Amino acid sequence: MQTVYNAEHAVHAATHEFFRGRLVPAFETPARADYILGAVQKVGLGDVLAPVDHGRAPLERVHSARYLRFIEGAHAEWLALGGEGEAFPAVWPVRSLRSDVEPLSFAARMGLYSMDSGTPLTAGSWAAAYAGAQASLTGLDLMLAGQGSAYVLTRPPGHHAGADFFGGYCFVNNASVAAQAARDAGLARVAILDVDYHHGNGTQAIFYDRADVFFASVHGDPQTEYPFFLGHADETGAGKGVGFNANFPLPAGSANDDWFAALEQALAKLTAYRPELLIVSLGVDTYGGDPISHFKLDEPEFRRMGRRLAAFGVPTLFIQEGGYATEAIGRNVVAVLTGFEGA
Ligand code: SP5
Ligand code: ZN
Repeated sequence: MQTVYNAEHAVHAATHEFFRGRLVPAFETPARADYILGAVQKVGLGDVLAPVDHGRAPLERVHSARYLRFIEGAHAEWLALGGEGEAFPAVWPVRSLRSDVEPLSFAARMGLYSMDSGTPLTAGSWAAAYAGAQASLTGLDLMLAGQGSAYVLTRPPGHHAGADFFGGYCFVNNASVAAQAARDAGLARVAILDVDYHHGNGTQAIFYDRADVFFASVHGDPQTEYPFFLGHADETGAGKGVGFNANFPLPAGSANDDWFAALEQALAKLTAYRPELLIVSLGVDTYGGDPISHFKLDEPEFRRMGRRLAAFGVPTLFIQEGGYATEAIGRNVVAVLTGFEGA
C-alpha cells in the first residue's frame, strides 16, 4: 500500500490546549505523525509519496471561501493584535445570536468560525491543513488510477471541521475534500466510514442532505463524549440524504466485541449502498491506552479491523484522523494497514 505523507504537518505545532480551564500540553502533536511514518517505513508498507498540489478549488467545494480565507490569515491577524503563541476562540454565536454577519473583531470571527476552545490555532495551522488536503487529493488520485488502497498520513486531522468552522483539532476536512473530489471525478457513490473514537460531526454535516456520499460512524456516545452535540443514532440524514447517514454510538468503556458488532452494523448499511469508493477516517484513539478517549481496542483488534475492511471488498482510501497515545500510534495504524494488506 502506498502512503502519501504530508511533511508540512510539522509546521502546525501547538504547545498547549485548554483542559478544565487550564492550559495543558497539547495532545495533537507533530510527534504523532513522526511515529506513524517510522512504523510505516519499519514494516515496509510501500512507497512514501509527497502530495501533488491540486490548488484551492477542491477545498472550496467543501468549505466556504470566507472560512478558508479566515484560517489562512488568522494567525497573522492574531500576531498583529499583539497575540503570542497560539490563538483560541472564547465567544460563539450560539442560539439567538447572528452568524450571517461577519464581524470585524478578530475575537468575534474566531468564534464565528469555530466550535470549541480545544483547538489551538498556530502559525502553521493553515499551511499544514492545506497540505493535508493536498495529500488527501493525491491519495484519491492513486485510487482513481486503479490502486486498491492507499494511506494518507497527515495532521492536523479533519473530521470535526465543518463547512465553515474549525474544532476538535481540525481545520480542513480531508475526508470530505477527497469524497467531494471523487464525486467530481465521476464516481457515483462514495462512502465514508469514520472509526475515530469521536463522532465526525463535520463530515456528517457536510453531506447530511446528500445521497451521493454515505456517512457511517462508530464512536463514543455523544451523551458523554466529545463532540457532545452530534452523533446520535437518530441522525439518519435530511431531505435527499434521508437514509444515507448512520451513527453507531457506543458507551465509553466499550471493548472489542461491542465495537466490532457496531462495525458490522455500519458495514451492513454500506454494503446495501454499494459504494464505488470507501474512505476510512482512520482514528486510532479507540486504543485502550489513549489518554483522552475511552474505548479498549488493542493491536490485535486493529489488525482485525484492517482484515474486516479488506473483506468489505471496495477500493479503500485511509485518511489519518485522531490517536493520542503517541508512542503506540504507529503500531496501531500499521496494524490496521497491514491487516488490510494481508487479508
Ligand atoms: C480528531 C480528534 O480525535 N479530535 C478529538 C478532539 C477532542 N477534543 C476534546 C479533548 C478533551 C481533552 N480532554 C483531556 C483529558 C485529559 N485527561
Ligand atoms: Zn478522535
